[in-house]
Amino acid sequence: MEESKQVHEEKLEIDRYERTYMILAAAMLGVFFAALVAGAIIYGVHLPTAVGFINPILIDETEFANPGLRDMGDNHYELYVVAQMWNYDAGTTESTAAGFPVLHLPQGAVVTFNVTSRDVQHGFYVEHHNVNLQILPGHIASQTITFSEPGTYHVICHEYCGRGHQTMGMVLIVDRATGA
Ligand SMILES: [Cu+2]
Repeated sequence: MEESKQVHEEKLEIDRYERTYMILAAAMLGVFFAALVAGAIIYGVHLPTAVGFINPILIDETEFANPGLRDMGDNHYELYVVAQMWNYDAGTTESTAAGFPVLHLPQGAVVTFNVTSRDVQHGFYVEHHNVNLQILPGHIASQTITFSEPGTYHVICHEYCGRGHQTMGMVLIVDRATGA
């Protein structure tokens, strides 16, 4: 008995719903990718990356030797902060009852934060503003924002940095513009 050779032809059958969800999932990936590209190119959204490198041992020989607020004129300020276990050195002697350093800024101040770490990884998060920096020893993190609303804004370390982490903070007080 001889059997004819059969050509095995099989068509891949995909369930209607499965096909729909595959197409939807692929389309969503496309949308997300397009949103990323549009955000970066049209809106200029970039993740804050290190703007410079620094030897953490030699911090006191750099612009971070005298941390604090520098008035650059025209309501622009440069703020140099050294993060260390477990406080921010922002060159201010004023502090809250809880011991957090206090810095005053005028309403409308355009502030460039320059932050580095003396020891381990820290965070630098400014309440109600788009500042969320990872502070690594050897790196200088930077971000510029405008304080348009008067108020009291807390800065907290939001990267666990050791047993005193929860005590690491700072307070920015934006004073209402006078004569307004
Ligand atoms: Cu911390």
